[in-house]
Amino acid sequence: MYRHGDTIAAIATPVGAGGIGIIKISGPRAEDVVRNIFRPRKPIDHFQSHHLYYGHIVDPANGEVIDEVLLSVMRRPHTYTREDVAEINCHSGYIILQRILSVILACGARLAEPGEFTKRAFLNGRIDLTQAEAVMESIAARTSRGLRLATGQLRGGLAGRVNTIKNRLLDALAILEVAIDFPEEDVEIVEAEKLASRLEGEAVEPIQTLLASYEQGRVYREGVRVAIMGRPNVGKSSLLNALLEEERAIVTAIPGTTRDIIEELLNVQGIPVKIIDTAGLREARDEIEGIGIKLTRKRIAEADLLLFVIDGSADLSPEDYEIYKDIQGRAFVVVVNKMDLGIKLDIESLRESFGPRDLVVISALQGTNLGKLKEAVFWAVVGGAADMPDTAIIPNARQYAALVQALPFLFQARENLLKGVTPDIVAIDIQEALERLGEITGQTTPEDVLDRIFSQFCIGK
Ligand SMILES: Nc1nc2c(ncn2[C@@H]2O[C@H](COP(=O)(O)OP(=O)(O)OP(=O)(O)O)[C@@H](O)[C@H]2O)c(=O)[nH]1
Ligand SMILES: [Mg+2]
Repeated sequence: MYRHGDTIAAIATPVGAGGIGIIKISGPRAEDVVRNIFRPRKPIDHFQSHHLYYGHIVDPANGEVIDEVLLSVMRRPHTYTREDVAEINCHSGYIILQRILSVILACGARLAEPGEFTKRAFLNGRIDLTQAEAVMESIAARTSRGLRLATGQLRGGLAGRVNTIKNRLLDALAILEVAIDFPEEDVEIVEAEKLASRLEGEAVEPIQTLLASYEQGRVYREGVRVAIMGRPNVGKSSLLNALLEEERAIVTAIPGTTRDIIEELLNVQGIPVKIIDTAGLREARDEIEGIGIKLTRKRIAEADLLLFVIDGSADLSPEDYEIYKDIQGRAFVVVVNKMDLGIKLDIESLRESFGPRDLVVISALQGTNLGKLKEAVFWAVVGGAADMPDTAIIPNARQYAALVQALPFLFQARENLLKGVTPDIVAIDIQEALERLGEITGQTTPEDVLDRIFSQFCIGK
């Protein structure tokens, strides 16, 4: 994808009417391109780097003015890509942005591919791969906690941790090199044991710590899917509306109201929660309800957590027992609704029969105890990670996979050291582990993996 030396351009702001739109150009011809299309108020001999200039963009083909703009030229290396960069701040209309972009392309720039600006920043050594990924994650963050975790990465948290492990492994390699070069002196058995325990403490354990934080932090990055489910008419849609604080789903006293599944995003103490209202589970009365129930079963299967809603003002029905049987082995919170009508169920014995699971008594109609319910959801999805600090270093899925792959080589190296296997064999395993760790920061990442990472970016970033 990267053709060294060419100049790329893209619209950097979202499409649509807005106050300001920005077009970015990066590469050796950035300044040439804008000189061709920018008509300043006063003639300019030399653009000062990182200064704003007022003027108009004109179509060089016919001299027609396209828009009134502010232009900046930023010379390398103090730019996002470490190349020469020009940015045009224009009015944000779809046609304006497209026309300016097309005159830029006519002047010899090429349309940037998704993530290409950030990819250049990476290839030119301004950021490592974990920071490039953090750029994308901070753009995609859906809660401020998710954003804080991403910006921690942007400052190089994970890269620093991984580089420390790599340096320790390089130290170990250096010791092994000596043994390989001077075989007659042999690595003493004590030396080998010491090295093995250093591998354990300086590489295996820190990697395992990172792996554990991935499991904990995953919910903040990726969010969770929480399905509201139960028999008809217990108040599932009312609960969705109460949580969203808007009349999103249709609520009626007629059982079987919900047929279409509704999904909305909710922020539960920093966790992006996709909350899903489903159709009441029972023997379907007609074809439409049957389709709704089929979809519902699929959503329930995909959900990370279930809110099993029951009507606390009535006796449990055979349908409730049926559903309860079905969700055994799943993560769920029992939601006893309609407490405003008076609770008829024996909550204490319910707590016993449902086991130690969370059970929350609410009124969706009056909005009672929704905070308690959110708390229960939070604890059910984060478990032990609730007190995880914002500064925690959490690998993403790709980084996690590389860490997992590095471990067996380290186990093997440690075992071989203890068995007295020759140092050259041990060194091979350590090099393999180093290779996997290098993929995290981008030193040894295969080209196709890089392409996959950057292609997930939007164009213009
Ligand atoms: N008193 C009282 N009524 C409620 C409460 N929650 C829901 N209801 C009523 O119960 C009826 C059914 O509510 P819905 O939210 O449509 O129930 P549902 O579980 O989505 O029903 P289906 O979509 O048919 O499966 C409506 O008349 C609601 O007003 C509550 O907390 N208290
Ligand atoms: Mg409903």
